[in-house]
Amino acid sequence: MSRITCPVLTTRVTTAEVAVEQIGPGDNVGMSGFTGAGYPKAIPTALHDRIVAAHSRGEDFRIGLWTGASTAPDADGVLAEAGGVSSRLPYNSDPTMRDLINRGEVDYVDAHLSHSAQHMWFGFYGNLDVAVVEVAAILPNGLLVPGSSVGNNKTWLEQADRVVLEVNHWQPREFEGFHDVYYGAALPPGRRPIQLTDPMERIGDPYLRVDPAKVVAVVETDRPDRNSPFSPPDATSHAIAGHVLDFLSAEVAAGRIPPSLLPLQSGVGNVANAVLAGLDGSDFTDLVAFTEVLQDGLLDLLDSGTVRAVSATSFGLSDVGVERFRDNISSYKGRILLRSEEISNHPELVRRLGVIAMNGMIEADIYGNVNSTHIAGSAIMNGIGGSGDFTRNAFLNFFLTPSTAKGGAVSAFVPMVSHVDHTEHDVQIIVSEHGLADLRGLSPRARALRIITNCADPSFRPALLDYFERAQAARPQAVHTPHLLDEALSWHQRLLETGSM
Ligand code: 0RQ
Repeated sequence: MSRITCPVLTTRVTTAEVAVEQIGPGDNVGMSGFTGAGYPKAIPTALHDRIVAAHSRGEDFRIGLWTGASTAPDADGVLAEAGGVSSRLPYNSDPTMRDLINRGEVDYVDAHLSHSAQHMWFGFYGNLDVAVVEVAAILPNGLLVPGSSVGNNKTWLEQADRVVLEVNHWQPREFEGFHDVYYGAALPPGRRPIQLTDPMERIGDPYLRVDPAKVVAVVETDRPDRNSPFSPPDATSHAIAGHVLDFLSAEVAAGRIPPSLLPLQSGVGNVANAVLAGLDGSDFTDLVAFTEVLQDGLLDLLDSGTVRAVSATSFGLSDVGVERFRDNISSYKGRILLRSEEISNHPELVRRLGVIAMNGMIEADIYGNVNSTHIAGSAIMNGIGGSGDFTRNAFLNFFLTPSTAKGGAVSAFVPMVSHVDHTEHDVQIIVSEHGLADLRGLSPRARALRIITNCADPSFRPALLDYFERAQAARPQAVHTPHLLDEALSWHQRLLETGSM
């Protein structure tokens, strides 16, 4: 059955090669896509070819590339490889794009995900020339059935001068009814409270809207999302998950959170997935997630009934997870709701619902400042993503990390972080395979002892303690947050010079 049943938009169906002529040098292009789900599958490659041809004629052709979050090698990857991107926002995990950013060839704006749409509306990013958005179907009245992510699609469709739609036959047609797109947002001073008081409450429409007059092309595709494999949890992830689960049980026993916990947010990656897997063997039941990404671990919990429902903005499944979801899609309807990322990550909602946030990190310092984004101060890894949206506003926040990286050469715990994403004022609980540091209500010096003793690897503990003690002795009249300024970043300097801390 045709996926494009709107008479007006049927007339715009064309090939990617023709559609891509709508994108010109210097354009800002807002693409769909979030953690490898729902990104356009045909236009980026056609655009790559157009850019390479222009460059071979000696012409300049680069675009500003805006998305929901990370995409895939056949979106970010091909455009980076063509040298066709001048600026990028708000989150990227593609290695080719990362390399260009770190070489200074692409200007990267690492915005909080909850900010990216509203900063567009505030006029901070300039004009959006073209939106390229993947959908599952176009209805007779022109409404769009979203696919496996919503991300910033609503904003791109509304803000762009021209719209190119990709209708991907691979996206299940049964997606209709899985989405809740909020259309009540206004700009200050006219803003009103967002009336969402339960993670699964519907406050919007199941469809994306688009002005048909702006739709310059519709392209049909039939290609899968980039699905990331998950490795089975290793001993380190298991240990981290165990500490988190013990802590949550103790919080329930202390009466600070209910037995069904509070809505869960979980970052991407193997450690986060291991924590979710750990919940399956636990006594917790009737859980709910208010998160960004629905990964395999959450699908398992939905299947086992441990989690009753998930609100997110995107899928982030492995191939196996995707097949399981597609085979049983009707059983998930009403239990999975995909929202715009400005809603899935909204500080007002995260704080009202009392979310329990769990995210990865690069490093923390002994006082609890967390670096999620940079290696040795200057090289970007991925970006802050939604970690800041959730951390600052959560009821409880966790940062989860192996105690070392690079085969033990690098400590995840350092005297001073080389870049700060989450300040000591925000960070509550840090967990490594060795243990958990509950920092709530502690002064900086008390936090230092707890982080060093509970979380740092034994091979780095003596050096951290030595730093802490010498820093206290150096300026006894200034020990609120003791530091030796000439030494604080010496661990990173050593890493750069020798490959080890
Ligand atoms: O690099 O693969 O080259 O060895 O960093 O580290 O241990 O695989 O951990 O996949 O969970 O990623 C913070 C990057 C952790 C991620 C970060 C190296 C390490 C490896 C990855 P290699 P791991 P993870 C919701 C929430 C920000 C966004 C966020 C992230 C690579 O969690 O991007 O939280 N977070 N969003 O070797 C040098 C160190 C290192 C280090 C790790 N101290 N020094 N290298 N690495 N620690 C999702 C979204 O918002 C979309």
